[in-house]
Amino acid sequence: MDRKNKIWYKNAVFYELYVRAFFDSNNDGHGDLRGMTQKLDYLQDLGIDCLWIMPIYPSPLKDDGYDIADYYQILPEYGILDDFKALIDEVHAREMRLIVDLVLNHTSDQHPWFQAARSDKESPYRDYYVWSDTSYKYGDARIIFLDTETSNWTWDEVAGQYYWHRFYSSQPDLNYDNPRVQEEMIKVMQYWLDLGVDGFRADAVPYLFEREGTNCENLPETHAFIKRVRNFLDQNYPGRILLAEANQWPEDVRAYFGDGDEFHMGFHFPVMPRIFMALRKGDRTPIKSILDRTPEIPENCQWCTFLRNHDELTLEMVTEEEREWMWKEYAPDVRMRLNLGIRRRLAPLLDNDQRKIELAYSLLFTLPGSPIIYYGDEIGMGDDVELPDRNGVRTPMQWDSDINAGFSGTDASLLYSPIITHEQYNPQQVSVIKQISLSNSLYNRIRKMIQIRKGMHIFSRGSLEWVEAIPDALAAYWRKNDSEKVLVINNLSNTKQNVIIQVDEPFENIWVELLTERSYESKGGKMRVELEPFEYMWFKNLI
Ligand code: TEU
Ligand code: CA
Repeated sequence: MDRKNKIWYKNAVFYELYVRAFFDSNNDGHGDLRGMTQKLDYLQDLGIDCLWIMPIYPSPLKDDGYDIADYYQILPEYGILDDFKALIDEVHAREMRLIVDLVLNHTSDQHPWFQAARSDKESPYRDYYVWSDTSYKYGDARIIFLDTETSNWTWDEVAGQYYWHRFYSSQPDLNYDNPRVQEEMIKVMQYWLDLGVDGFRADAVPYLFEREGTNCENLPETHAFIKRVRNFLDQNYPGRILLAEANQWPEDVRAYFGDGDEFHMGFHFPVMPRIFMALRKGDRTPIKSILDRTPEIPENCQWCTFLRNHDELTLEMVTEEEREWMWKEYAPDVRMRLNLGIRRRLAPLLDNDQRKIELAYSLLFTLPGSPIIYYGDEIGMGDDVELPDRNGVRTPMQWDSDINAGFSGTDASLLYSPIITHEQYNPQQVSVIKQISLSNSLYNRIRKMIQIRKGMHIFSRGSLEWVEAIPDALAAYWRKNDSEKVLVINNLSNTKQNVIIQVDEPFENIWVELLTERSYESKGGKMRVELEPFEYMWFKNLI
């Protein structure tokens, strides 16, 4: 693999997968590392450059592995360390990369550190965590898991004190004011980097430090620590990346790029709900306004853009009224709501209308940033709101219509989660094998978009210039760099749109629409285009 390419992430297409949900190689009902390894050809064929896998470490699984009980092992159901090494080798043999989830902010309460800390005030591990005799400190910090937690403090009978936790009470926060905690985390990173990972997705990074009188998010101390981590990476592992899960407003995420000396990448959380707003309103304004508000980032940095992920579709970075509107439009059944979000997958959110789903991907793949696909969304998988928490968007990958959707050969009662049975989304309707076989399937359209992207770096790093003097229903923009330019037009509405676009080429010009390979003429600098409802077109100038 081209280890010399230090900025590979600027144009990569990412894919988020949940090992437990992907493929069960030993028929115990849980997906595992060997199973994932057996499916790498599928991911390579889709055109994926880099995989992000959710936590694979020992855990009581009260938060699907985001509650880590040992940073140096593999959860037994997923396999052993040799399986991980084999996975890494197979990923790299395919010129692909893999980053792992690094849950810095907290551990599981089952972690030996916490067990030692709570049982002895004198333990060297006591101040690995944040303790208090009262539950009033840091009162300005919001509760994130609103549906389940009533406080960020929980009394621990054994310890005789309260401990701080920004998420479930079974996830005590680590105390980053303790230099030993910082050392421990850098040691953990070194361990996995030496095993060959290409970087980390840093979980819940805004919450690492706490300070009285602040909201305990995005504190300067956190940025100082990230700079330390980035320096460590640059000195010892050039080419490996840090991807920030900082669910914040654009200007606050901008700070996580520092001067190009903090995170290489950061998820662009705020644009995500606005893609859904724009689609529902048939109006580009929500997308354009948040991108207009998004600051420039250092040359060696990149946004990671997404439609959905393993969590709820978060509505934390919208106004109260936007949230109410989104819930009314996209989560009419209150069971679809979780915390400040919506726990549904992409296809059900978009009425299982392939035109709309493709259009969402056209926006994802042509707006600035490196896009990430959530496993199963590429084949239009459904969800199950009957399942608790976010489990309904984490069901087994549907490979075919054989038993257990080809995910596992075990008895269905032993599966970690039921397979989707919904009449529109069950494996007879939705499966990898079916999607691959149908030439106009969602999968094949996404695969085509990825192929086009890979050949043209303009989509990830070119400039973004909106076409304005056209109906709001059209999200049309130029992507330009010094060698090429592309005109993207997305019809966000369910009505046909006729538009004349100023292409500012003085002479007659031939344009090719990249997805259909149809050619179009512009005359006197103007091109007439007609778009069906939810149709999208990507034009490249042929002259
Ligand atoms: O989520 C961190 C976080 O801030 C969440 O509230 C997120 O903003 C929200 O769920 C919408 O995306 C991370 C993981 O993604 C999540 O799965 C874990 O439960 C959480 O951290 C605790 O580790
Ligand atoms: Ca913290």
